[in-house]
Parts: sequence; C-alpha cells; structure tokens
Amino acid sequence: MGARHTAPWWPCARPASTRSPSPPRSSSRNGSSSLDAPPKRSSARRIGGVPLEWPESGMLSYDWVLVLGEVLDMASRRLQPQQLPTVLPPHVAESLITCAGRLLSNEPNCVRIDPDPCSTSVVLVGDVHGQLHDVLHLLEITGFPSTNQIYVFNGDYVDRGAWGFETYILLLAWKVLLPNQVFLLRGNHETKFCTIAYGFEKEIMVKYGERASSLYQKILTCFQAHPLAAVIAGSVYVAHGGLFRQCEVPTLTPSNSISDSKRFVGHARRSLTLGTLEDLAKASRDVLDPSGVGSNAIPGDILWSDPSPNPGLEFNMARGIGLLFGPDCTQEFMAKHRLKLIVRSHEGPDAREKRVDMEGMDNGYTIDHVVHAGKLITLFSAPDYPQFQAGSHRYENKGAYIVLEPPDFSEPHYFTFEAILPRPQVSSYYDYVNALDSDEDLEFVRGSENTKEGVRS
Ligand SMILES: [Mn+2]
Repeated sequence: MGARHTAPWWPCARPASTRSPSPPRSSSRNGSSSLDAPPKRSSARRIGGVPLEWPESGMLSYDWVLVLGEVLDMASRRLQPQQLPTVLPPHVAESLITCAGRLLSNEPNCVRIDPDPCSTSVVLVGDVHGQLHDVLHLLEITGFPSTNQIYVFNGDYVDRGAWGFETYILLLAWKVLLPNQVFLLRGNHETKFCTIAYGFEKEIMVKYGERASSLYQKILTCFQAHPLAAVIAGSVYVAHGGLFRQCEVPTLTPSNSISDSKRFVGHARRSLTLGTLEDLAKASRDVLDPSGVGSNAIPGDILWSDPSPNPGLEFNMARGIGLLFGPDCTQEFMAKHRLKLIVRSHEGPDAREKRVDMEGMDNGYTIDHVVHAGKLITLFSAPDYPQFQAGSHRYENKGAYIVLEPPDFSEPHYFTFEAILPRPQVSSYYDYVNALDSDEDLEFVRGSENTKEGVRS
C-alpha cells in the first residue's frame, strides 16, 4: 500500500480514453425489492480489516470505487462507527474530498449535460439522506455510472440517516472516477446549519475523533463547490428545491448612500420576479449557509423552494427561506427556456404529510405541476425515510429514481424501490424526537446572518 501523502493523487480520474469498459447494466431495473434483485458484487470483493489506501497509480479505477462501496457497507454492519478510520483512513477520505471539490468547483452554477443521443441514458436521483444501503442497492439495480449511463444526484446526501459520511464519500468517489458521467447537485442539507441540526456534524465527530474537525471543515468547503442545477439535453431542468427569484444587484455609484442600499434590499424582499437561467449563471454560489436574502437569494431559493398548487411566487413562510412557486411560474420558466420537464426533490413523506394541498410521497415521486410546456416532478430517493422515527408509526415510503432515455430525454421513466431492511442497529446522531421541525433549534444554529423566521427542513 502506498505511503501516506506520497502518491500523486491529482489528476485523480483516468483519462477518458483509458477508462474501463462500462460494467454490464443490471437486467433488473424493475423497481423490485432486494429479494427480487440480489445485489451484484464486484470481482474485487474484499472482506474488511485492511485499510483502503489511495491507489499507488494516483488514479481511481472502477474496482477501487466498487471496493470502497463494499468496505463502507461492511464497516456499517461489522464495525463500531468509531472504527471506520481503520478501513477508511482519514487521509484517503480527505484526498477524495479535495479531488472532488476541485472538480465540482470548476463546474458552472447550472451544469449543461448533453448526453450522446444514441447510446446514453440519464438516471436522476433525489434525496438519499445518509441511507447508504439504499444508495448501494439503487446503484446495483440501476447499473453503475458508466460512459453509457450518466447519473445526476439532486442533493441531500447527508443528515438524518446514520451513514451520511459514507454516502457522501462514495458519491464523491464516483464523481472523481467519472467526472463527466456523475453530477452532484447541492441540496439544502449540504450546509453548516443543517448538518449541525440533523446529525452529520456529530456523525463525523463520532467516527473520526481527533481528525474529525479537519474533515468536517474540508467537507463544508466541498459543499460550497457543488453546482446548483443542471440542464439535460437542453430540455430537462434539475435542481434540489426548484425555481428562484431574479436577484437584481444595485449599481452602487458614489452618489448611492447606505440608505439607498437598504431601501433596495427592502424592495427586493417585497416584490418577487421569477429568475432566469441567465440570472442563475451570474449568481454567486460560494456560500456556506445561503441565507436567502440579498446576494444569497438565488442559492437560497434553489436549495429551499417548493412548488405550490396556487399561482404566483411568494415567500416560503413554512420553511422561513426560499419560495413557493405556482404552476404559472413553472410554465413561464419552462417556456422561456424551452424546457419540457423539471425535476426537483427536497420533500419527503414527512414534509408532504404537512402539506394537505400536495400529493403524498409514498411512492418516491409526485407530479406536481402539469402545464402547457410540460410538467414538474418531485423525486425522492430515500425509502423508509427518515431512518429514525419516533413512535411505532413509520411512513414506509418507497424511494424512486427517474431514467431519461435517448434520443429525446424529456420523457421520465419512473422506477420505485424499497428500503434494504433491516438496517444495522446504530444510534442516531441527532435528537430526532425533539429536533425535527424545531424552529428554535434551527434559529439558534443558523445564527445572525440569516432570516429571523424559523426554518423547516
Ligand atoms: Mn432538502
């Protein structure tokens, strides 16, 4: 195994011309349970105990990433959480975070994905929230990322579930291996204030001890690097929360006073105009906790907004951040950009239980807006969510993913799947009985830079 930090590890991914052949796609993309679609294992299966080291070549391979998944799976089942560094050393995790962060930060706010119109399909995945075993299952039944199969993950990789670190690291590894086939959009949980409130920060502290603080800081930096949205084949818009406001930046001249600026901010909060992809391209996304006001308005909206059955664009009072946007906004945005489909995520069965005017999330997806230009779908990929639920009642929701097929890519094919149960027994990293939807707690962690309203995740 290579010595620490001595192996060159950048560039990390293989050049495109030397990539491994695509692994065979599973014949069972049928949304079945695990019993119907037994997981396939890589030829390099490895039974743990030996720390995974960065490849001596400095380049990740398919086998390395598959082994990483197996090691993380094994560790979750056989090791105590604090033993994870014995199989995934902190310097290996840090290398993955650094490599992926560089790739992500070089991507634009809205990634343009133009798949080969003859041979490439695109898989869209919604929230996964630290449910490692369900993510591994999804990859196996759907087929691993490859030159013929692009994945777009739509954020919320961490929090609530007990394996957010493993899930995030695994997805970063796929990104490093296949940067042009794996896209990782940012969710609202890829922020400091959510990871403090919903367990991910504590999870890292428990698992990595004295190295945790450094790891967490690197991950927070990586969070800010994720792109906010994607447009696939020119016709499918994907973002975690959805649409966003136009954010006019006041032109400050020597004659502008501070009071002028304050008046502008007040005006911007009162009147909302739907933003465009041009506005998105110009936005600054390099912010740890988008506050949803001022220059942070666009990333805040994209990560936190929800569709509404009611027309118009309004502040999302239930969440305290982001917007509610009606079918008319969806139509306007789609028509302006010649889109045929919008896929967003962000609302699981718990969130939908509180919205009596919206369809429930039992099957992992809902069709929320059907307008002249096309439709808007919510996609949620964490089955049996949240992992930790108070009381005996569970939502028992299915997860879903969407496949877009060539040559058109704008017709969604839905696939549902059930959770891999039973999950390994482990304690949660947050007070799920009391912390859920606690405005006071979130107000505390969000700090003074954010809005005064509470926030519902
Ligand atoms: Mn979310």
